[in-house]
Amino acid sequence: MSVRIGIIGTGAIGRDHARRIAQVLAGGTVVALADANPAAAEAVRRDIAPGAEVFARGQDLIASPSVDAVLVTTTGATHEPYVLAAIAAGKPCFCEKPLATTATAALRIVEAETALGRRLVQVGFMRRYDAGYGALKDAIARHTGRPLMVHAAHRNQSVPGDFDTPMAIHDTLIHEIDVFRWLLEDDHVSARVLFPRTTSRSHANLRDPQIVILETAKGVVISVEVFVNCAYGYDIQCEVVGENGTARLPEPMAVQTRTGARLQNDILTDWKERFIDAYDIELRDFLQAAARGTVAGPGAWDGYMAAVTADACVSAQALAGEAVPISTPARPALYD
Ligand code: NAD
Ligand code: ISE
Repeated sequence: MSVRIGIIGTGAIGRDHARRIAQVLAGGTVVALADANPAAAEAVRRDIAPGAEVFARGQDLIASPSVDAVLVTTTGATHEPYVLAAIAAGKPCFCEKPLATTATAALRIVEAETALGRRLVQVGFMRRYDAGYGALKDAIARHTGRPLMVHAAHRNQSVPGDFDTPMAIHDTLIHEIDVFRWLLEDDHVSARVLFPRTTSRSHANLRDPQIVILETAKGVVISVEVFVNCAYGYDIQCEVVGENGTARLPEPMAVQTRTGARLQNDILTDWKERFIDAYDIELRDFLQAAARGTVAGPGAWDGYMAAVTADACVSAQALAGEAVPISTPARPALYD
């Protein structure tokens, strides 16, 4: 059976997910597209999914009887109404991260899914599907002993001009927020943010870089540098320090060359290539579960928990290094 997929939001990642469903993965067909910019949807129809219907409104796409499951790949602050509509329609929904840009909005999604009593939302936390993070989790279990500290960095070569200081949390750091919960099997209990000197490549609305310090319920202290205009490439670093030793996220495969008295290798420049296999696997998981009318992988609860921590980090941005406490809400049985 091929799951009939509708995609709302056909910008950078919506287009890339359309490509992988149409050209890489088995089990799905892109039958419907919608975007606030109709030309973007039309371009994906023309280039990738010639048989798809272009809808003027995302809500009409969700309601269409020819759509079995939905991808929400619009900008973060616009996800909520589409995800709620997919839940109301009883259709599996893959929502790109962040589930929502505030915990209040993410909670409304959790409440809608809980009221329905059936899991229908997968969140695009693709790092959980990345082979490198998988190996790191395994190394924590087998080699490092109890984790004590994590040192990490999330560096983008550059970001669009409308990217601001809170987005460095709910659009960028959100990946680390989720992957640390998964990696350490632990919850965040406090957040602090420090601002080093700002890069001259930034602008008035974006303080860049930032250093976020998270503390977990088990007492692990995590320091993460978020630097979204680092200029030199797309670079994701993560080192776990445990009682018996350390474990470091592997670098992406790259050929080393020795020429002209230099030892070199290329560094990737964007997320599309860095996590290409993880995106493929997360969407394969979605298609397989959607064929059964459900979802697998990181869900609305994970999206909500990440949003709770992100809210605390955004509050901490205004507090010059002061810690903001993070409470862990009780988890509904649906997510056990
Ligand atoms: P983008 O700006 O390239 O594309 C967003 C698209 O959504 C645009 O075409 C825009 O016209 C459309 N849009 C905006 N509001 C809309 C609305 N209310 N209704 C319909 N269409 C609307 O952004 P992007 O980089 O593709 O990011 C999209 C989402 O994917 C974001 O949530 C982002 O955080 C996430 N993302 C995730 C990853 C990852 O690594 N998992 C990477 C990139 C983006
Ligand atoms: C983007 O939306 C992503 O999710 C990328 O993985 C991340 O590196 C980038 O900072 C975000 O803007």
